[in-house]
Amino acid sequence: MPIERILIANRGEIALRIHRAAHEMGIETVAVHSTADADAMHVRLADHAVCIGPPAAGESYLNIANIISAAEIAQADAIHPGYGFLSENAKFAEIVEAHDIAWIGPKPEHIRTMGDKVEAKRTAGKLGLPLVPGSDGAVSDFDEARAIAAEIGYPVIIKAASGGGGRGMKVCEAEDQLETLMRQAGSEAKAAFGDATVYIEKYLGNPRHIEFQVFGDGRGAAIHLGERDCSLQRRHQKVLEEAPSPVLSSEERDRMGEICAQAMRDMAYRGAGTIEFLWENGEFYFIEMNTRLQVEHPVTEMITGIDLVREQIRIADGKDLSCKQEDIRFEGHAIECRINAEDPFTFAPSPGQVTHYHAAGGMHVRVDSGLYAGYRIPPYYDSMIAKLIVYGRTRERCIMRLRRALEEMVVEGVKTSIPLHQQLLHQNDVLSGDYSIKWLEEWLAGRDA
Ligand code: MV4
Repeated sequence: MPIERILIANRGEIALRIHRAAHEMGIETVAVHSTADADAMHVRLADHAVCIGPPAAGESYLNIANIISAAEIAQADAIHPGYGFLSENAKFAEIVEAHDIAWIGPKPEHIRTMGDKVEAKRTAGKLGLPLVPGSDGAVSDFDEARAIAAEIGYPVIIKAASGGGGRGMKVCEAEDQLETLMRQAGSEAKAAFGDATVYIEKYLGNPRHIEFQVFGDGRGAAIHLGERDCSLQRRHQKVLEEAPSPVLSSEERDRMGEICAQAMRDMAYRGAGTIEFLWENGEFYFIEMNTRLQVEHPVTEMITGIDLVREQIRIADGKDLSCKQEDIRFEGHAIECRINAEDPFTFAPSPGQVTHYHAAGGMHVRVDSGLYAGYRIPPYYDSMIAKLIVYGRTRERCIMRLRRALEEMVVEGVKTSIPLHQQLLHQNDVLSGDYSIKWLEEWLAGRDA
């Protein structure tokens, strides 16, 4: 039976994004929501809605039993997890499939493998992806750690196997700190993730974060949709993303993209995935793979014309990929600004009622948001309230259009990061594309001084 009714196990703009793709395919949607989200736009738009618990995410959007019950009650035949929450929970994916509900995501075994950063790196290496030099797997023995660090050279970085997203990392400049930092990294990882396993890598001083979008049909066909440059980050939160990366030639994109797609063919990967690399001096180094749709997926949609959520649903429905690699063209440039309800100087969250709202519009301007005038932004969840995504035939024209669109956006009643984006889009290094993962925090430190 084809998919007829999707339960969207998420909230906010991504729940709307999934609803829109489903409705364009003639598929009904079921929203789930906490008591704090009863008035949210994702609930209003969906065909059906089920309350799954109190405001705390642990009791609602992360409550597996309640979400499965909601799917049964509403007779959903598929679940899309969005990003965050349960999207990379292999156990949840297994439970969904055990209930004969289609899981709109990768195979549970692949979610599990990539969730363990040591396993992910080992798998990536076997599949031919270039790795950061470092330990071959977990390191527990200090003599072994010293030998590896001496071989690759200092500085090195100690990472938690269960970490990811930057949590549980320690940079070590010299051998006399190695044992102390390893113990610290291990005990912090144990406290945060219940797993003290750590591994060691060469520390790259000034890289860019470049990630490739991939898609597989689960039967050995796979494609890549180019890269996104997500180097502008603050405390591991992306602020602005763009596609293509300002530093890649089309030859480098084709070459690296093909390596990624071939890796996905070899593992018979299913659904959407993102392969993250650090890029320094023209070289790529695999760091992690995300087995979900990402926040920044619209910039890829803008330059390829491919609806990634539609593609995810098609694949979960057992269909083939809608296009072959040779049919995919990368045209023009797209940039996404993440708009958060937060103070643009202190970054303190700013929940509360939105008194006035006006979304930017016009040619090549997309706003993904659940905002409306009168909406109360609850204090319990992520502060991202809108994504402004703009396309241009060239990067320069994209930036000019983005500045114009930011001028048009009105969000009153709460503080937002719109002024931060307006400032950023006048910085020479941003205009020239000359930035690394350190640029934003250094610029913010200088701006405050
Ligand atoms: C690194 C690194 C430098 N060298 N690994 C941070 C998040 C996690 N995904 C990996 N991270 C890093 N790994 C080596 N060998 C620097 C970072 C890093 C970073 C990476 C991507 C985007 C922003 C970042 C900010 C600080 C550190």
